Amino acid sequence: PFDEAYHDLLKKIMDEGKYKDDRTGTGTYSIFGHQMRFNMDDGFPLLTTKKVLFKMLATELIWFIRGGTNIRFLLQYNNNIWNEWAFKNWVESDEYNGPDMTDFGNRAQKDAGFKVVYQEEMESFKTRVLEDDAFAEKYGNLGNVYGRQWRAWEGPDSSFTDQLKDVVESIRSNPDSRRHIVTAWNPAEIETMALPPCHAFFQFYVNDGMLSLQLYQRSGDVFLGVPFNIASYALLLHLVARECGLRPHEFIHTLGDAHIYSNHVDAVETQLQRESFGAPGIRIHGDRSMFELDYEDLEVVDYESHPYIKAPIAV
Ligand code: DHF
Ligand code: TMP
Repeated sequence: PFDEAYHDLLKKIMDEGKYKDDRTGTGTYSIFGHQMRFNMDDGFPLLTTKKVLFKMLATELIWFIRGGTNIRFLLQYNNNIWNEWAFKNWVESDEYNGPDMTDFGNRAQKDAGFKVVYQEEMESFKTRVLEDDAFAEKYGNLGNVYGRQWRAWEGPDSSFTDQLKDVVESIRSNPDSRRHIVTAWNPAEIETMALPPCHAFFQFYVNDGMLSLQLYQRSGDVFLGVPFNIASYALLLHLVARECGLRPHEFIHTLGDAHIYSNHVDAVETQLQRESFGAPGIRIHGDRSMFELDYEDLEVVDYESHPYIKAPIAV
């Protein structure tokens, strides 16, 4: 079953991963360089050994496809996955004069009193991003992250490259090309981004009417982020294949630093004891182009999973 490739990665890191400190101060066990292959004929790769919230990764992907970089779009779907990184810019700004939020991610895990104050600040931040246009413009924005690079990569002469439209066009008109590439890794703009791209670079390949996609992910939080990344790129493969009249074939996931955070080890052990269910399927309704697609056009069918496993995210 398709969960196996993911479980093999978890096991490999648990067995062979070396400990190191990391930017967030949490500490990780990691390996460097790993590849997983997911064949779309085996079903849609949404993990079944814990519940993965399809709505969250689907609305995030639609946000990328529309060129979005502002968390307001996500909040409108009650999607909170990027809040901490926008919040960080806000509490570190000169305009913020609420309670001290230094190192809020780690402190909220250790100090219950602080956690209450933090959650109140986060709630009022979310409300302001949703309701105050000027505030959202400034503090809901994550900088020139994925959406911006995919749809409007800025060249030196202020020209803009729509990499996603271009790659769809090149797949259609020149399927044999070896240049079907989209890159979010824009070195000149890394410093403007709330987080440098983790899923940094991807390439398509066409053969015999079938489309494959390979992603290079420089850094993978294997328990929390990677299940999202797998399903998200599998969905992107389905969307681009549909757009180009091809059959979706393989999603190949290549990881650089593949790590398990030290505070995810118990959660991973729980998950590794579970047996997988059969894979779900994905339906894309209507005939709207991927560039105009809404979340409501997407549906996962026959998704049976073990319960959700909660784990803290390293900020
Ligand atoms: N930082 C770190 N340390 N790991 C990440 O995976 C990560 N991912 C980011 C931004 N920064 C990151 C963007 N993607 C969740 C999943 C993906 C994601 C951000 C967050 C997450 O928290 N998932 C939880 C809860 C989802 C929910 O309840 O909304 C999960 O259990 O899947
Ligand atoms: P880093 O920039 O120091 O590598 O930290 C980014 C962390 O976020 C790292 O643990 C990887 C994780 N991550 C994912 O696994 N998938 C994602 O899609 C994103 C945005 C981040």
